[in-house]
Amino acid sequence: MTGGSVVRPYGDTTGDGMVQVSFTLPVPHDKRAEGAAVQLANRMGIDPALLVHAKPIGDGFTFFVVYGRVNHLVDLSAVRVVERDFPLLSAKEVNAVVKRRLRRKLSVVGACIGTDAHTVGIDAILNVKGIAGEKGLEYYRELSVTNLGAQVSVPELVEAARVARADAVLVSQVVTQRDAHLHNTREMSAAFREALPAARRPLLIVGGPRFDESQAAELGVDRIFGRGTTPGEVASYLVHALITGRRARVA
Ligand code: B12
Repeated sequence: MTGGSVVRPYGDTTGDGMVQVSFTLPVPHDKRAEGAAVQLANRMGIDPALLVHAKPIGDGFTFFVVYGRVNHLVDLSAVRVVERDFPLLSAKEVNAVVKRRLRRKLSVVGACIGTDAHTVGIDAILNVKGIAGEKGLEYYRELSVTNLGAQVSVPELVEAARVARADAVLVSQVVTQRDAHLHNTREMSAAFREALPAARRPLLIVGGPRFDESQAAELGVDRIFGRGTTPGEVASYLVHALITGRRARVA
């Protein structure tokens, strides 16, 4: 059962350890396929494992949902996450700081790079319409935003950042097949390091729903934003990282 900061999953009764998982196996739907799904679940530590849903999806593939008990516990005190380490500012506050301290518009260049065409996320951050009741960065009077859209190559991005004298480059990566988001991010950060001296390099920010926010240093970027990010968080981070923070780059 739960005690202090240790928790376990909950399904029917508190602390019963019940979880639900879904996966696809490359086999046609039959009794053997269902047995294989249960065996896989057992090997994942789910025991007993109840097969609650099995559906053929195309030729030779079956989708499964399994419900069952795990004995694993999670110690919340041992969980490490990237906490927000900058204050959340209103649009008015962001504009005021940029105007007073930078005395010019803060230039932001954004894009989806590689073959990724999922622009909804970067548009939510950049376009006036925004997301979750917040307006995007284009709405901020003191920010100058260039949104390059989808499938931008790394050389194109570097050139656009140079032309716009970007203070920050915002890249979105949604497709994670074959770790494309990691490869593309590494390629992008390496290209900026090669093209520009440290003092002129823009702040590099990537975002997308499946990034691990703790991987920033490893990927060569300054910050990673994940699921549910709002424009206000990004604008506040820009002000912190570029202007007001202890290691601010500008001014
Ligand atoms: C809409 C959509 C599409 C649309 C995209 C339209 C468009 N203009 O964007 C279309 C139909 C074109 C499409 C195509 C494909 N898609 Co699609 N798509 C989706 C879908 C349903 C929603 C994505 C979305 O818009 N989310 C809403 C936005 C607001 O959320 P978000 O992207 O996470 O953004 C937020 C944060 O992550 C963060 N953020 C994101 N980027 C950035 C960047 C910065 C700088 C910052 C600060 C923050 C930030 O802030 C945002 C706001 O909170 C997802 C499934 C899903 N439910 O997520 C699949 C999904 C992403 N697609 C998928 C796939 C496979 C494809 C295709 C390959 C399918 C195919 N075989 O053709 C193609 C690929 C096309 C391409 N070349 O990229 C897979 C990806 C799987 C994977 N592991 O990579 C998904 C997960 C579906 C699935 N379950 O299989 N897709």
